[in-house]
Amino acid sequence: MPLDTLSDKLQMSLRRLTGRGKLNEKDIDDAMREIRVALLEADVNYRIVKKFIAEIKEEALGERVMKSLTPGDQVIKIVYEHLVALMGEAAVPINLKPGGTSVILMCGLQGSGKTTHAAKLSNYLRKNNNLRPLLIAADVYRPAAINQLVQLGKQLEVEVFQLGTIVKPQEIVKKGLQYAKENNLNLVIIDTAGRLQIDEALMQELVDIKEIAKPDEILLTIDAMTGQDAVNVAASFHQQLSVTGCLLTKLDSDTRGGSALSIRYMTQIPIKFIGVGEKLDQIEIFHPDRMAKRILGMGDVIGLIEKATENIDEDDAMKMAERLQKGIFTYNDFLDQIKMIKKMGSLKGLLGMIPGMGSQLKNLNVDEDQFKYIEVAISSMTKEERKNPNLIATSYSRKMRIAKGSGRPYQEINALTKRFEEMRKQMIALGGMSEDDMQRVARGGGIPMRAPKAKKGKGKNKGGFRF
Ligand SMILES: Nc1nc2c(ncn2[C@@H]2O[C@H](COP(=O)(O)OP(=O)(O)O)[C@@H](O)[C@H]2O)c(=O)[nH]1
Ligand SMILES: [Mg+2]
Repeated sequence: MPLDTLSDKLQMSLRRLTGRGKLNEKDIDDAMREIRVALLEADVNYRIVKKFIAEIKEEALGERVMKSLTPGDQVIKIVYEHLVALMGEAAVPINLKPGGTSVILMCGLQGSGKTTHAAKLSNYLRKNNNLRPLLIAADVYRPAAINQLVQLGKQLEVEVFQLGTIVKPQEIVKKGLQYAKENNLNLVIIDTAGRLQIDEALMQELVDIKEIAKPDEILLTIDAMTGQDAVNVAASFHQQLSVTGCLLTKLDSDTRGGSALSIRYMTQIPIKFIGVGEKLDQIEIFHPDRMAKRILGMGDVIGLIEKATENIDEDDAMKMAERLQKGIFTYNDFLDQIKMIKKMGSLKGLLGMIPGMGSQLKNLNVDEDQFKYIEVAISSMTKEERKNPNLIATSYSRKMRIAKGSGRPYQEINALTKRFEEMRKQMIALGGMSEDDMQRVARGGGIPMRAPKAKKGKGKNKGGFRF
């Protein structure tokens, strides 16, 4: 699993916040400290970390979180949004020359994945952009390098242009471009030599090749395992060549992943592709949002939080919580809840987003029609009954009347009222819980069985029922 360290650490610090009813400044401070350490340990540049934490903290202490019913979730969402912004918000497409011959120049340190990704890209763009590729072998310093490209080309059935190791790379590129023209190939990818370190002679060679080939895209391959140094490497290549995109390789390896966060922010070079394995189809477009979800290891949770915040009116939810705290839960409230769940999409879809539930759901048959029946049954109740469930709970004649009115069998209505009563007890117990109770439940303890706090001076509830 890639990015393990960072994602584990972030998850740990954020998980403590989820499901919490209220957060105070100390909770936020603690979480920020842990996030800070996790980012630094993952080799994210300290300047970024500092700015990142300052921004998240400010937002986390803001109204959006403090007034929210689910403050922990809101903090996670803020961290997520800032991660996405840090990595450039949206995917940046590769530059191609429509109607002409597109030229891509690969550059990067030795072993960073230039040759492998030149081949991967030729295949990817042939498939997805309908281009006819030619690979040019311009790494003449090691015979093995040319061989490697030739082999990869064979596997993919992509033509490789090579003139051995004697001709200068500049010359090979000129001839290769000519060859592409003559053979009606409209995508040229130039594989170049790398050094272990940035090197003047090598840079000059790349500058020459850039001059000759006028590439539409200069792709810098960076090994994601490089750590802090990735930014320096990217910056020096950028300074000499004005790199147009970055290809982050080996994200499948045991990398700490910090480079993905630092490169875009520190150098402004957009990450365009990622390499996620040695196989030739293991290349993907870089999507900042997907990467952020991957780093947080909470893709599904983020989706759920986004969906919930999109569709649920916090005021409505707050009113509901207040009613529960007063010990009120009526059939009207039940109906409101069903409406909320429906707004969030299907129940099955919703459950499927909860981590760990996905696989279990395959065997579970959620009957979405149940909601319809419940709604029909409730609409057959009188106004009084809806407000005061006790009227129905023990009355055979009322249940019978509701059964007839809704066209459902008596047994179903009877079962519904029983389930409702159980649910009501639980809801009210939860609604009246203190922070300590909540944490006890979260640790696996039961729901404390005691009456909820009575609100002073409010007198009797109108309609609702109080334990
Ligand atoms: N696991 C993994 N290995 C990669 C990836 N990209 C390249 N490699 C390996 O890294 C090594 C160096 O890659 P190469 O393309 O020769 O780097 P170059 O020196 O920049 O041309 C090779 O053994 C590749 O198989 C990747 O995304 N994932
Ligand atoms: Mg190579």
